Amino acid sequence: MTELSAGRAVVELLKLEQVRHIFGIVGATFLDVLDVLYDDRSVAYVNVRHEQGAAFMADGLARVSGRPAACLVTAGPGATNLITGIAAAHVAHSPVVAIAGGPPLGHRGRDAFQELDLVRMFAPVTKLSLRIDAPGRIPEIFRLALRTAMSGRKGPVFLDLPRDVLNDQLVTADLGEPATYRSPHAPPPSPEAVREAVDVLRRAQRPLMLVGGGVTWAGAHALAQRLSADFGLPTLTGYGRNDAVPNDDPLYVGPLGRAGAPEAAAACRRADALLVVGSRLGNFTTFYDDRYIAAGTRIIQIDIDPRDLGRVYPVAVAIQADAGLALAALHAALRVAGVKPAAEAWRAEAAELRATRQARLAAERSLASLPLKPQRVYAELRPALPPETIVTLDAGAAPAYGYDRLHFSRPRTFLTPLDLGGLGFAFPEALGAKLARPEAPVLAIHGDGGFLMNAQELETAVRHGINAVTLVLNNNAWGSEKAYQKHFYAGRYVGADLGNPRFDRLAELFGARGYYVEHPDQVGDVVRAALACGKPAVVEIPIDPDEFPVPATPARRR
Ligand SMILES: Cc1ncc(C[n+]2csc(CCOP(=O)(O)OP(=O)(O)O)c2C)c(N)n1
Ligand SMILES: [Mg+2]
Repeated sequence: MTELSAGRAVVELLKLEQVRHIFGIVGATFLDVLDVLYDDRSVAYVNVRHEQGAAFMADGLARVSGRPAACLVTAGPGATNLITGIAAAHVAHSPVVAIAGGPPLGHRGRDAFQELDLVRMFAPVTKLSLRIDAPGRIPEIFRLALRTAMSGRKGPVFLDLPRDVLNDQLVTADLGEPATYRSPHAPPPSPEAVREAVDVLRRAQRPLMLVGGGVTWAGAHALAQRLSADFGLPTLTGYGRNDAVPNDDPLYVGPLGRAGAPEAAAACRRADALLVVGSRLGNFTTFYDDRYIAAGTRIIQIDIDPRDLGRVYPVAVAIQADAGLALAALHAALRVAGVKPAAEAWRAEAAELRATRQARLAAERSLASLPLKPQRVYAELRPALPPETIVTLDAGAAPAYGYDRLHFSRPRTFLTPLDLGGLGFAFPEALGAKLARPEAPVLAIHGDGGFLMNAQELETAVRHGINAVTLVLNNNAWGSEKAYQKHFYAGRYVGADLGNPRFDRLAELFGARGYYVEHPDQVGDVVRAALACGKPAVVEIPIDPDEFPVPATPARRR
């Protein structure tokens, strides 16, 4: 046990979890924490320009590092500004610890300055939302928060830390390593469930594996690939989870779901058994109907969270376990049972679908119209991005073309808003990702609308030297929604069009680098130059304002 200031206890407890950055905007309620950082430079306070940016940055950092990431903001509006970013972490199962310095305990219940019931506001988007009522409980509650964030299916937590519980307080803290307050071991699968899964796979004519974020969080990228290789299982990825297996694998067909590959959808419709690993079969992966998953498909579902087992699609076998341990156990059991790789004809069918997809994407390289089609931009980007590049994708129509068109070969390199679909996500997420892996090239892909939601963080990027590159695909519209009005309301546009500054010039005003690209053959060179320029950079590409995909879900009954 050590006696130390409450502010130092907060810092030391976070440091035990390898936290090296705390994101937020300075506030009078938590200065005892910041004061510790004056001398202790092992943790940086990343002082942002809007708390939403802080939450997205923390989420990006946690998704790329797999470790907890922290936000520390002031009471009331400082905390409410975090909520969208914390919702992004909630949807992605990302262990973000959000801390708000609150008004003093003695003023609670008086509608005091910046007093809000933050604990209730954060409860629906976190795994745990608590107020700390006594300095002596800071260490215990922080450990509870960290254990909750990092155990089982990970996720964000929220702590309200009143200023009089923190400032000028001394606490006695046990500063034991994380293994003293949370289990370092993930839960293994039931051997019985694994035997049942072997049985289903042995009988299957056309087995298919669908992998999701659970594979990434479990670090089971290689295990998934090995199972697929050894048992001839064609593989798909869930919505926004393209980095869960290496995309150059010959058995990888493509991404399923909204804006995904039609070839992946075709493979899924043909499968008679589906091995679902770490995917909750969410809205934009499946649409909850039979357009991809045919009725009668035998589903083996592996998930660490029992809540999502058999939630929408009835399962033949439910395996509640860590994805990595389940994949390893299943591999061993299939070997012992002598199960043969999937039939040659089925693997050939999958290989053909894979080849069709690759050819379809390659053909887009000849789209020559100007302003550029977004499809052509992606065709130029693919060869320009080194395999270790981390890409963050915003919501919006032009970014959405990336779901099918970008290729990934390393884990934790693709960050998307998933089923939250929040605009303004990609740029601040990219900054968090870059802090997690400074040696990796990081590219954010935005539409014009989404980029201006958090473009103020250019100043943060310049001040902290966070050299991510942002691509702005500019159609001067809220294009994704304009597409609905085009296809379902006969082009009667209301609230759909935008005016914009030149984004390259905007970047230069902030002290970042700006590039403007109009010709397809410049895209690769400019993106390479931007990634190497040693500054945060913005690349604006005007794109065809009439290029709107038909939305997957109708806006109205027809
Ligand atoms: C925070 C938020 N507000 C509104 C929406 C609804 N929305 C989804 S996409 C979109 C348009 C995006 O425009 P832009 O970023 O320019 O990309 P584009 O679709 O034009 O390529 C809107 C308004 C949303 N998803 N998130
Ligand atoms: Mg737009």
